[in-house]
Amino acid sequence: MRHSSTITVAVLVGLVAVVAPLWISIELSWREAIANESSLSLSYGQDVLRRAEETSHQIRDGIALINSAHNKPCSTDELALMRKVDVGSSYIQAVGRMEGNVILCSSVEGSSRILLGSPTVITESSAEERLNVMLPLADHPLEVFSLQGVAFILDPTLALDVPTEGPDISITIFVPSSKNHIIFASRGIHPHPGWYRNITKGSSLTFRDDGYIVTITRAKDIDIAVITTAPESYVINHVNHFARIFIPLGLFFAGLLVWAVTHVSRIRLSLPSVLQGAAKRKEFFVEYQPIVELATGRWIGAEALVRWQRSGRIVRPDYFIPIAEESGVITEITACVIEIVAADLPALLKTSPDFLVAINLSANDLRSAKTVEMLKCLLKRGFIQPVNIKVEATERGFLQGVDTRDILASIRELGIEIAIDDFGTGYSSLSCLQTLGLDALKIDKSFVDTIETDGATSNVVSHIISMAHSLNLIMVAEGVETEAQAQFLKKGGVPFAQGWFYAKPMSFPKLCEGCAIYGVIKDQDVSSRPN
Ligand code: G
Ligand code: G
Ligand code: MN
Repeated sequence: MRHSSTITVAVLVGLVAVVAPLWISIELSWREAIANESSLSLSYGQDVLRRAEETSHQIRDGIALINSAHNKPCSTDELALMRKVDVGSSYIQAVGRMEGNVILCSSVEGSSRILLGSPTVITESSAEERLNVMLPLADHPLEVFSLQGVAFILDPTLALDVPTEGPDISITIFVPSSKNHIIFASRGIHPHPGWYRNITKGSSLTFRDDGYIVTITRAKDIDIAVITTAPESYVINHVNHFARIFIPLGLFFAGLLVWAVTHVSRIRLSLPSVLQGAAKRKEFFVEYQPIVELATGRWIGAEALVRWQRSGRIVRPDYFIPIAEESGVITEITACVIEIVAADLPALLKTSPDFLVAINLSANDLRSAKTVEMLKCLLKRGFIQPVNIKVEATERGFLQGVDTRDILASIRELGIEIAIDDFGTGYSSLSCLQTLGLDALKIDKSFVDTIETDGATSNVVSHIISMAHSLNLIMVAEGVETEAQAQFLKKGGVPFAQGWFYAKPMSFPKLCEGCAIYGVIKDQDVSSRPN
């Protein structure tokens, strides 16, 4: 990624880091507030239903008590029982004896016959309900519920008398089974026709409509349901409450994320200059991973792998190579590697004159004539011949521009062979491979890993091998970790391999020690190799 695009990404990520936590905190505050208001509304509805259910139990118990006594209707004994039921229940205003549309007598002292109109509703259990009845001595309409000859005078407004958070909470008690939703009692606004949703007994439902939070709750055992509505402005009150918790949290996380983004982008933006400094201060060093001849187990060469020692810690190339490539600092790193190889190699060539070192080149190196110059200088160092040096470049490196072709040709003119690295992980075409004039192909570790597995790409290795044969390319398998992989590759005609099965990357002195043992002997039992 280039500098300018790194800055653009950092700015975008920074913006998201500010906006996202704040947006999330506002959204959370709003959701919590709605949930809170909904559960309050639900609790009002449940409170009303609890009262209605309690009244229903008192009525059932009252009927059983009065009728099981088998007193003469309106006798002194029956009136006494009626008073007992009346006094013992909180929601029943009076109890009377009913015949047709007439209350014959009641628990009210000195009451006489009261003629009522016909019932408003007759329920499934044959109970009659008369709503909005103006009775003598009462100052507002009441409800008369009668069953099995016993009448109960109820005040539905008592059921509505639940304490709420504000005056704008509306409550409506209605008969859910009735076609036109007969209302028993209502306080505040009347529900919209669309709010009478059909829900199962004992359940509840909350929704938002027309600026209200609407909750509908239906009783389990009796034919009653309650609609509670709260204006959405009430939600705003709760939002403020939750916002006081969530927004500071959002601000905190926004701050934290912005700090992280600036921190990371500062590191990323400054890393190229840090790498440049590291190249000057000679903080890079090289480890060598032996390249082994599969048939004999002989160490015929090694790949030079750059390492960075930064304040006492070793930084892996996977971390800094991509950034070095983006910023172009890689050419300076390559120069360091070539210089180190030039200094190391002669000592080894004294004893192993055929030993070769493979040097990795990046796309930038393949576009710079300086690379050819550096390699030329390398060949002037004592004992170093073109056969002692090999260069490796990834598919990506080869494909970036036509100008790489000239550099590649110049390198080959020096007598240095060229290998394609990480083969199969890029997107080079076969025609490309043919025209580039390559000498060797490195089979990527990811394919070697699939050997002897039943993964989808497990037979790709065989195809790569046969392709390399037909293109006359020398093969080096990378990342060989097991005996089975080594045997498979050997059988397939792959002449060389690298990998932990043979040796991990090591310092130059260790390489020299290893070469003294494994560099000369033939037909070595490879399984006895150290790591
Ligand atoms: O062995 P290791 O984990 O160190 O290598 C990680 C990656 O870094 C490999 O893909 C390897 O090709 C790359 N690499 C190692 N050394 C160099 C180098 O000197 N130059 C370039 N361009 N890449 C290197
Ligand atoms: O440049 P190249 O991609 O060839 O670098 C090889 C990389 O693979 C280096 O990082 C090296 O340390 C690593 N490597 C080499 N052999 C093995 C191996 O057998 N197993 C694993 N896991 N990594 C290996
Ligand atoms: Mn390599």
